[in-house]
Amino acid sequence: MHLVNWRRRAVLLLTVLFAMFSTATALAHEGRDVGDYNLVVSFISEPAVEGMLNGVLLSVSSLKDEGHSDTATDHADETSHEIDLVSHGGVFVGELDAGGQYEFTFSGDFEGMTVPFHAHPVETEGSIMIGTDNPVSDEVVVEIRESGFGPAMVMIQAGTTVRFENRMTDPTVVMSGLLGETVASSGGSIATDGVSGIRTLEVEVTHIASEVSQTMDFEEDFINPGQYKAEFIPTSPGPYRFRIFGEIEGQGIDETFESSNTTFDEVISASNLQFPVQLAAPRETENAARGAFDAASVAEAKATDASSSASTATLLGVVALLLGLSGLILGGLAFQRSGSKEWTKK
Ligand SMILES: [Cu+2]
Repeated sequence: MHLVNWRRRAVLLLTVLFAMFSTATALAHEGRDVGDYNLVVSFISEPAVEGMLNGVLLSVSSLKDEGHSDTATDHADETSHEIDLVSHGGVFVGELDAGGQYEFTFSGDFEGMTVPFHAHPVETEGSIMIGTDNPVSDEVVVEIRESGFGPAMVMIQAGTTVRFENRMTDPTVVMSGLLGETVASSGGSIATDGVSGIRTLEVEVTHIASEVSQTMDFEEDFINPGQYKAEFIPTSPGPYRFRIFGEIEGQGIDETFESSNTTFDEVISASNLQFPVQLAAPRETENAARGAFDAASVAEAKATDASSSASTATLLGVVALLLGLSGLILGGLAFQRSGSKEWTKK
């Protein structure tokens, strides 16, 4: 079969690109305990692409005790609340060059816990169980290979150091937490009860590079109680900052989350995903048009000031103004075109 039609090739290329893309950008969600609540903040859809409808997704869950009254259990629960086993990098994050190593020692606080861990971009998972019945040793080695962790399940006593060794020719990041994007609680130590009906929280969204911010309201997603959305279209790529403030059931909240390797992704330029033609971003055309218009205004102002060669200057000013206007119209048309492209894509 020599005939490979272009559509199949295009689809294949896109599939490969998407596969590469989803491995490179981990769906990382930052979880943080604030008083009696756990807040997980991310973009609504990741990867977040410039110019596409997205927004802030906030999941609020309660960490309040349910029914346990004896003190021993209370104490155990208290410590486990402080340790975030589920989020990416909640306990540890190690960056390893090719052949590099990273060590983490599990203190007595981890007694009786199972700590899930995973590595990027190999996307492999393992778990470390800490218990008094496990074999005694000072140090346990976990090798990271393309095929996975060796061993993927580690059983240690508190006080043991786990040494991760990168046996690959590429750098890797190993961290605690579950690989998947959804938080699946294992064991009773982590509460995942969504807190519904909060109307007293707002989010201040900041595009970090330009320091432009805006405060937005949250709306609860009634299909998933405890999940709140503040929709917006990110129009500039790069890292963002979400400051969640207000109160939950009377408790004051003021927490800031930023794009990073261990939290949520940055907004990526739409041209990364455009196919087959990469369009100029609307912001570029708009800025170009604005520049031309400003230049025209300056020329006109100069012309008004000049008294000697007033007529020529005014003429120049008018010409510049006309050029600026045509730039603005062209920019507008380009903006409309890229806009309608996006709509037809939907
Ligand atoms: Cu991760």
